[in-house]
Amino acid sequence: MKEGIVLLLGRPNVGKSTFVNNIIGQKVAITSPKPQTTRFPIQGLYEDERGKIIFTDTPGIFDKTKDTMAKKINETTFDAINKEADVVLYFVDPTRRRDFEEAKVLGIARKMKAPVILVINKSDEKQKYLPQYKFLEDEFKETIHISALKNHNFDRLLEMVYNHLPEAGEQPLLSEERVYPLLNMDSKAFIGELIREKVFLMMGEEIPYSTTAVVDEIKERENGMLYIKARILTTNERHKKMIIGKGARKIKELGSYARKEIALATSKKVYLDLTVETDPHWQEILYS
Ligand SMILES: Nc1nc2c(ncn2[C@@H]2O[C@H](COP(=O)(O)OP(=O)(O)OP(=O)(O)O)[C@@H](O)[C@H]2O)c(=O)[nH]1
Ligand SMILES: [Mg+2]
Repeated sequence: MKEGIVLLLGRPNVGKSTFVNNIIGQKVAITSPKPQTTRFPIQGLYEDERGKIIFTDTPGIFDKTKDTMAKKINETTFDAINKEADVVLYFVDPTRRRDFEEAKVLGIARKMKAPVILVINKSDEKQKYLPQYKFLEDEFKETIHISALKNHNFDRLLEMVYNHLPEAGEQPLLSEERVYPLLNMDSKAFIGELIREKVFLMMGEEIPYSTTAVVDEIKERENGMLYIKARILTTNERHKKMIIGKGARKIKELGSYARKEIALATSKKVYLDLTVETDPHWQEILYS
């Protein structure tokens, strides 16, 4: 049996979280078409007859580091990178041109001690900028083309990963048996993430970046229904109004979308009590 930690690296929006969810076969990380969706490292467990792999999804490394949250996100990513990894998957997305952020990620990938596999993602799409990424194939030992969205070439990638993983030693990778694949988040944090994802998917350009979601309470009622009290926090009043929408239509729609997904994830009926608050300091409190 083999065991090890596989770290995902890449600029925002390359498909890291999509890959982790689809390889594990269960959603552990939220995804969206907007960059900077992931805000902290997320560890998910993959298991098969060959062994156990902890996939560590990271927030995309990016260039802008002005605000507190952005800085902290880059820092937590570096922390995850500095922890021991047995294999690194360096994700690139040739549907978009190379840029400064890519250069930054490449600089980090070059410094990694663990073997780096170059993962060229989004093979299901037209890869207009593929020639810009060709030189990377000479820099890294192995290259693979996959589609994280369509689960394409996962078998081959797993083979490559297992080739680099050590045999399970005396020290188990996981201290206790776990049934749930999501290793480093409790249910409150995970449900908060599912709500935050809906903000990313439903709200316009800058709103998701001024916003987070917190779950205050989860209670199972006698009839088996989950009662969840949660708040969406945003740094400005204008965004709050937009999230609530005319006649509270937007927040109702958002809440219903989130509720359905929480119900699916928990296999329970869910009552979601969701409100929106302005909190100019949530970023400093959460990310300081
Ligand atoms: N066509 C296609 N789209 C993909 C693929 N993988 C991911 N995507 C899409 O790319 C977007 C970004 O995916 P994410 O998984 O959130 O990207 P990420 O690298 O985790 O991004 P950050 O968390 O912001 O760093 C989403 O809209 C995904 O559906 C793929 O293989 N093919
Ligand atoms: Mg992500």
